[in-house]
Amino acid sequence: MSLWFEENWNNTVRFALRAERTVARVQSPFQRIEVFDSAAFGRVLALDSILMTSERDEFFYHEMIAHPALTAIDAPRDVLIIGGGDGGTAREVLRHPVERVTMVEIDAAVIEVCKAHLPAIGGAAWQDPRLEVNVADGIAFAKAAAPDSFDVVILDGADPVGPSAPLFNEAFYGDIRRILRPHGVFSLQSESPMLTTELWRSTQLRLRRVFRNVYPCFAPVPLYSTGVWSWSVASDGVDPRRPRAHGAGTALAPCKYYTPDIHRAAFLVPPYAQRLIETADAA
Ligand code: SPD
Repeated sequence: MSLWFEENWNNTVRFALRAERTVARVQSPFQRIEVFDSAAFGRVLALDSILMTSERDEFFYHEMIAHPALTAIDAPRDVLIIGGGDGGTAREVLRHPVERVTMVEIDAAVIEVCKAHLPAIGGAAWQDPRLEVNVADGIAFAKAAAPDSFDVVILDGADPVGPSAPLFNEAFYGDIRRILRPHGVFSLQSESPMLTTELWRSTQLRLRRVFRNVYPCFAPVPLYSTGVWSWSVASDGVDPRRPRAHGAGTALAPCKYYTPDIHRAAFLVPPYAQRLIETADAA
């Protein structure tokens, strides 16, 4: 590994981290998995040269993909996580008194590498008897799953390149809607309205063709170097912008970013992003 790990966002933007030491480099059947130590972010995971998460800032992403959705409905029981092989999303979901969390991760090597070299991200989730881990294709899993199976579906994927590309597809969102219970919610990482503007806009548009309610929310993820990152919560009935009472409970007290106040603030859509959606409506 060179001294600097460089992530290319596009032909005009690069983000570089000083890499102190390569910890693991594995070529799986799906992607190149790299773990390295950085002075700025601690231990870092990258897939196909795209930064995924780091010990130092992972809490922003994993808390925001989980808690706005989990606190949007009363008593979520069955949760499906598609992707999420580093375990961080499962860790946050399992803070809630859910009965069953099904993780469907396509790449067994991501799970193995993260358990070995980034164990704190999944933490106790890996031993929690409520977590069932399936190494399988999330798209095929969603297609085959019975209707009305889950209260919450979380899509914790990468950017839409390589194995993650079909996860931004409208047909796939349709399958998610079918396997959700009528009160259910779908939470996904939905990229940056600033640096991946067209992708952010088209993702909102696709979600809105499938779900009645789609609400983006925003927070920083310093590792993604775009100023702001987004997640979206989609449903056919629920308005997730106000957390239910259990969201203020002690189970979420150890969170480092999420609070009920942050939840409410995160769903405020800044005018520049709102205009992107309105333009999409007019198109
Ligand atoms: N630009 C990178 C987006 C990656 C989103 N997924 C991160 C996975 C963390 N569990």
